Amino acid sequence: MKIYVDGKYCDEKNAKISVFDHGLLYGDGIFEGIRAYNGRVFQLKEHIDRLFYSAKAILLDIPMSHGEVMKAVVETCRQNGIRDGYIRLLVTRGIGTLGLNPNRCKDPSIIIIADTIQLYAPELYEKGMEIVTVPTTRNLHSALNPAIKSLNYLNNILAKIEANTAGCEEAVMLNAEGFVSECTGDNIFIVKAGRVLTPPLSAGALHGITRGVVMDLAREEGVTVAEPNLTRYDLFNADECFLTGTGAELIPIVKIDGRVIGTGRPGPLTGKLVEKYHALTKISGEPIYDEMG
Ligand code: PXG
Repeated sequence: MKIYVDGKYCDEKNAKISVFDHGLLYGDGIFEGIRAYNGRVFQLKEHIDRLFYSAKAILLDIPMSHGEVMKAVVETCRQNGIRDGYIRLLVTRGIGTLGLNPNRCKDPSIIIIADTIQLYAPELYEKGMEIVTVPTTRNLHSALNPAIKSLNYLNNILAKIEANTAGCEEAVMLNAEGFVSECTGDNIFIVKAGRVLTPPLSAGALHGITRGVVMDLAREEGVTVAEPNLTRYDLFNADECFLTGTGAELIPIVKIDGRVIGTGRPGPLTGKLVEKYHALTKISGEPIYDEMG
């Protein structure tokens, strides 16, 4: 595997960062998780835009333009012969001194890994997954805004551990007010009385790229989409529930905190959206190889 590190392609074993990189020392940096399907990078511009928004929020100057970062992502896929895969793009604050002052870090580091990912077992996509609400609440906007896709994912990891302890693979996170926010690496949706509902970004959810795509696909089907505050009660009494994320794609949820959702099987609108999502991933995106251009 060839890894992009600051403009060079390194073998996996030589792709290293310094122990003085503040990305490691303090989680000071940002990232994106992107997918390639059928020789194209899906929603590339949207991911790179979000990367630059995260950078802006943490006062990190990415020493490349949007277009240059997009080209580097596509080239990293090409170098690795990727047609279907997962791209992890990181920008760290770079090498500094001990002490958290980011001003001591001269140059951010940009790393791009193009590999594969399988978050959940294939059978969970067929049968649906069970999730639980966990005690760890989502970060406050006023503390570490969940809109920033930062290298500090401990809030999410703590919630993931709590889900695992409860025998589940994913956690529902509430915000400090008790409203549903999102899962540790996915946005959450319900279907109620024919409408598609997902928590507003102000509830502490990441501005998920898959979330946006699925909202568009639902509207295309003539379905009303809304973003009200949701409580656990709303989840329990939903007709259908599913999660969205670049890694997870769309995964049906059939049980939450021991309550069976809907019929206990993946719902019909969820199925329709899964189908439309996969159809879209096959035909859209930034071409990696010339013959597709
Ligand atoms: N919320 C959080 C906290 C996330 O980290 C999403 C929602 C979904 O956003 P997108 O833009 O992907 O639709 C994410 C994304 C992993 C992994 O390695 C995590 C994500 C994406 C890909 C892989 O666990 N999280």
